[in-house]
Amino acid sequence: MASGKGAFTFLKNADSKLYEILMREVSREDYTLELIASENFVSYPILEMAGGVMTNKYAEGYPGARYYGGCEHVDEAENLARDRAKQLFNCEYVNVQPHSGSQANMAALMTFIKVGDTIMGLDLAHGGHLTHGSPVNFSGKLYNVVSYQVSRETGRVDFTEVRKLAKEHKPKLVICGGSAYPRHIEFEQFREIADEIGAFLMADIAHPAGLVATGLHPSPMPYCDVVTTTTHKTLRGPRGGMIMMGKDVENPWGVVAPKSGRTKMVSELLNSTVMPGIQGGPLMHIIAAKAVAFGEALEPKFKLYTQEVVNNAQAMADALLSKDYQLVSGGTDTHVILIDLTNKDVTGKAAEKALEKAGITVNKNMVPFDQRSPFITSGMRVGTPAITTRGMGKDEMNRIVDLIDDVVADVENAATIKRVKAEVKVLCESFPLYQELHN
Ligand code: DSN
Repeated sequence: MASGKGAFTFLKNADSKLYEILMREVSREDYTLELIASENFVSYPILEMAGGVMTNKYAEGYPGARYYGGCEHVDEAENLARDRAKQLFNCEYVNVQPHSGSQANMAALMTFIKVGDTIMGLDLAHGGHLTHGSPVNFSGKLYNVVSYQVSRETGRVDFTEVRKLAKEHKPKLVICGGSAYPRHIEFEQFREIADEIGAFLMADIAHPAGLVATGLHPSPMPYCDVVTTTTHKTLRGPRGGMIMMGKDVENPWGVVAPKSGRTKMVSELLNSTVMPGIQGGPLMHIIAAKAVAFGEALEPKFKLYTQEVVNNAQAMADALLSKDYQLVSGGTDTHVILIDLTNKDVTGKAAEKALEKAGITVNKNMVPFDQRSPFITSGMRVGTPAITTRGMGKDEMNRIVDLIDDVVADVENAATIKRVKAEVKVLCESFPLYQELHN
């Protein structure tokens, strides 16, 4: 993202301190290999919309029913975001207002269950997410949590355990999906278990959303009561959240409209949980940027991109395996690879730090049955969405694994780190970002 002559000149003149901070981030993104599985680079049109004048607009409410005047154009943008998302995910209901995935999850939980009810989600250390019941998160504080884990042998969700826990604890709602689960989410098997105990099923597809949208990952819509996602990972949109339902139905809790006595639809309850329940004014610039992203994701070339994301992850997994890295579940079906570094005699923390110095950004990550704390960890998570957006392919995946291996083999070796950093810079220069800013 080299800045051309005209780029950011107003900011430069108005606030040189922030301009310089921005330029340092521009340069970091330009010259580092972004392997954080949850990150990506949005297109320049999305950047324009996200940085545009809709940031000025208050629009509490929903299109056609706002608490503020002057919403005619943000209404158009939000309607377009909703319509495009419905088409993309083949679903009847979408709410594009959640500011983040966590807020989407909070709204879904607060709509479907009551404080104090039991939920069941994937253990954070086994690939789950904070909002799936971690004790340090609202989900662990407001609900009674039962966590399921992956199998020690396969690294995949252990459905024998899920069924056993479900029957024993009778959760009102089961959450499937996670942040570090390299395999397809098994929606159908979760549905069977949820049906056996009469529980709601919620899918969090924040990670594979782009793959779901293009048919490279099964769709949760036929199986789940509610589906949440973020919009900025494999979906390659602006940072934000979203809630969906394959089918909208009358609410099963007997909530009626005050005047007519009509039974409300679940969509109405979800909408009011988001606003006014947990959020106020929606971020209209981000909602409009989501609409741009969904438009891009509906184009045939987005499917080619997501296919390449998966191909690259598989190439990277193969290259890692050939260098004796242990991968949780033995590989990946998606964009995520979870590496257990135990046999490499290095912690996730040390590997992350050394790789960062070498210009390769990853995150340390717990592995299932980890003996180390979340601040140290025995593993690291890598992913291919961002480097694939830069246009990198199989040759680069092999090269990147060589570079990772050079650093991880000797995390204290400053000379190796320096050499790798120089090679990373050359690689990044061959796959430039944001050419729009070069002119
Ligand atoms: N922290 C995000 C991730 O990296 O997967 C999820 O919230």
